[in-house]
Amino acid sequence: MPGIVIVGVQWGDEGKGKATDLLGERTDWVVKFNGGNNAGHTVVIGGEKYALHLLPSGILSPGVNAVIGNGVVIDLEVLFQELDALGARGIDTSKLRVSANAHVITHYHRTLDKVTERFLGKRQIGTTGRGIGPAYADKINRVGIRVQDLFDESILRQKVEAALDQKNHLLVKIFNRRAISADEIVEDLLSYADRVRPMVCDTGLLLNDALDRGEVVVFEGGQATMLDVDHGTYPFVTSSSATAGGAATGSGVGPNRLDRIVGIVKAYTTRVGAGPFPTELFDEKGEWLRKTGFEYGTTTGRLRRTGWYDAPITRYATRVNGITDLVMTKLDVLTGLDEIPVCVAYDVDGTRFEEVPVNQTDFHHAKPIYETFPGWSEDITGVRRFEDLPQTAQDYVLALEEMSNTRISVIGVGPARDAVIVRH
Ligand code: 2SA
Ligand code: GDP
Ligand code: MG
Repeated sequence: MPGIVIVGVQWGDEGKGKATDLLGERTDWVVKFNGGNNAGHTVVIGGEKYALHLLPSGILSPGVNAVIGNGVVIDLEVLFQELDALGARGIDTSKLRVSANAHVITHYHRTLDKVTERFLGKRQIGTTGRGIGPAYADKINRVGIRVQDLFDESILRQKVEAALDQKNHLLVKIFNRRAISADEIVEDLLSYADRVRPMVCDTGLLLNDALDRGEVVVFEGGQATMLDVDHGTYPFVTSSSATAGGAATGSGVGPNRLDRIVGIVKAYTTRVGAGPFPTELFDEKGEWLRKTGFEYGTTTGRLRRTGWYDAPITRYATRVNGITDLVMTKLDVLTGLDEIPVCVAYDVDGTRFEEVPVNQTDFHHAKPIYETFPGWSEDITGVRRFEDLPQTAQDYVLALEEMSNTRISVIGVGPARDAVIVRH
């Protein structure tokens, strides 16, 4: 199976980093295809914890070639901070390759992200404040700066000036901020040029050649289906294509090279930032899930909102991504609950919806219709075979599998690399 895509099913933080790392032993290449340093993957290897924001998690596996694809927006300062931090811990990052077509996040993107959020007041998206949205807006608006622009100072200057024309007007006239000079941006970007140059290439060509040789390429998605700019809970989404289609556009390989689409789904649900979340809990059960599951943002440390499993969302993600296998993480977190509610459909102003409503207002009004499953109290973190799980835990997984229309191939029972049950 040479081309494997990993995508988040819900609103992110399902454990994609761990899934990618797990595949690492059988992988030749790992590609990040969307997002930037808004991603946050926590991977635990041999008791050591690694938190990655921009780099793909596959970089932690020796021998794996890591790639930052054209669909990513790169904050160069963060890139080198992460590389230095991993280097200091003995991780070899010399194989990293960066797409010449990836866009860069500059000082003005970060500033605009923060001031726009403040300006929105109660209508805030709750972004990570890393400049992601403004950098993608510039890309679509054709005033973005690409990595390759760093190697031609006069072109870089022209492009930065063009980008700043509109932004300074906004910053000064609307947001009451100081104007940003092209000089300071150009100088900052050029300071990274020499260091990034050896990593930069046509990563699409590199990946297609690797696939032609039969090598295994893992496409590691950031964020998740419900945060995808097209398929998520717009406008409460990130600004990139976080679904499987983004793996092709964000890396430069054809969709027919994506052989397996693996959806990562938590045994319950979390969300960071604003936007609808039908199964959200506001009581002590929600607080219990947050504490037990350690649900705090990897990048910003923000509290994650918590709630029960939502089966229509998994069915939706299965359709939108073409998911072939599910990895269900954090089953261990549910240990100790007497009963576990699962959302099987929604009540929208008195009408039953079996599927995620297409209309935004309907989704905001959606109330979960629950089916309740008996829980278990045995510690399952040491279990490695499905048959060894308590019967009620097996029944829970099998019921979710049926509701999701996709097989659950792997089950996570703890944060460690080996805390998994492999079924298929
Ligand atoms: P942005 O910054 O423009 O991408 O924010 C837009 C929305 O996307 C959400 N978003 C995320 N949700 C969950 N996890 C993310 N990554 C970090 C993590 C988050 C953190 O893994 O923990 O540390 O806070 C992530 N990145 C973006 C965001 O909350 C907005 O709702
Ligand atoms: P990502 O953004 O999808 O890569 O996920 P994050 O790394 O942001 O959040 C997932 C968190 O869950 C991390 O702290 C992981 O170490 C942890 N994790 C992953 N799988 C499991 C699991 O099966 N059980 C438990 N208890 N923790 C897990
Ligand atoms: Mg995360």
